[in-house]
Amino acid sequence: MSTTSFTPRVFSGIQPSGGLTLGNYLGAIKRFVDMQGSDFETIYCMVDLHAITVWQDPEQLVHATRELCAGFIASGIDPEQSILFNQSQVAEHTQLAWIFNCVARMGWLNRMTQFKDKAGKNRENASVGLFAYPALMAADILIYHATHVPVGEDQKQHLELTRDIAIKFNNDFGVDFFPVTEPVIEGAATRVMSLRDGSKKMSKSDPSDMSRINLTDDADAIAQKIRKAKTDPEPLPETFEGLSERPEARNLVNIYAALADTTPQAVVAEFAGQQFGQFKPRLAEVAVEKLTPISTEMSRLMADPAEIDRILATGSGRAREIAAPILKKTYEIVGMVGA
Ligand code: AQP
Repeated sequence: MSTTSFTPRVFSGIQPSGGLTLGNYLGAIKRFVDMQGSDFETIYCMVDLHAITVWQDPEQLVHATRELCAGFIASGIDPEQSILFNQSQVAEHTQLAWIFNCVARMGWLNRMTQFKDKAGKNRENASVGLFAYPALMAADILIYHATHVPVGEDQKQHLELTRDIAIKFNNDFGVDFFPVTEPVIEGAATRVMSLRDGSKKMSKSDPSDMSRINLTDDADAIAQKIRKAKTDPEPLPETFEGLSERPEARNLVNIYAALADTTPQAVVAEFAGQQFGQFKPRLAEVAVEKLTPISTEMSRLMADPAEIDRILATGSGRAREIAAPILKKTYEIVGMVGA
């Protein structure tokens, strides 16, 4: 029941719940691009059904979905080489999610830390969708028999649940039908932290815009946010281990390493003994150099929403071709009568 007997296939998704952040870019999209053209078939999704587990203004959701699609393409996802689409257009995701709602156990979902974080103190008022989110995420992945899922560190627990669901389904029905998907959580930026608080993840929905770099920020905004990022008065240490008790400083070093395609150890070796007053302008330079071409290309693509919609529609058709036979077979295994 490993992944070895399945076609090597990557699936991952991002919610159109706001603008893309540097966290989404380094933790997810940049790595999606790296996996494209390797030994994998690659499928990337705008998970609009996940986004509505918390309130989304409909007009904003349309805009955010198109902008996310533009962000994928501007970052290097080729919609011909990869399948690029939005989740709501492939009904098989929600159909399989219902089956998985009946496989997953309440106790498993009760342990999900993302639900606890997002529901906060007002749990009674959270949507049922927010609670059931991980079963839909398992369906997103397994409806394609995806073998590998590149994500940031925050999604690790949901991927463990996806594996548990696949194993339980296979055991319950005595089949070897769903792969036990491998999470791919690698690199210097699997958890990019807020620029204002090194203990909090950089997030699209953080109320403070200064806590994050948006992919649509211009060069001045990027430089200003890095200049104002929280650090400490100490210079950079001789070794990366010297940053273990300095979360904000470590975060900036990790961001530099991920943007410059090097290791945090190499960054520390280069800047050892320097103050953050010297390091931050260099980080801003690297960030501007990498991110402004993406934001320029995103604006160009956003000028033609009809073309974006066409790309999404083509991607949905291609996704459905893989998903439909897997759903059909799942229904047969479960015992649903049909033609
Ligand atoms: N700060 C981060 N560092 C590294 N990776 C991150 N990801 C998100 N934030 C970071 C990765 O991006 C992918 C898509 O995430 P998502 O948008 O579907 O949901 P999320 O993790 O809940 O992201 P946000 O920005 O925090 O969204 P909101 O604010 O709407 O909840 C995932 O692979 C995630 O790991």
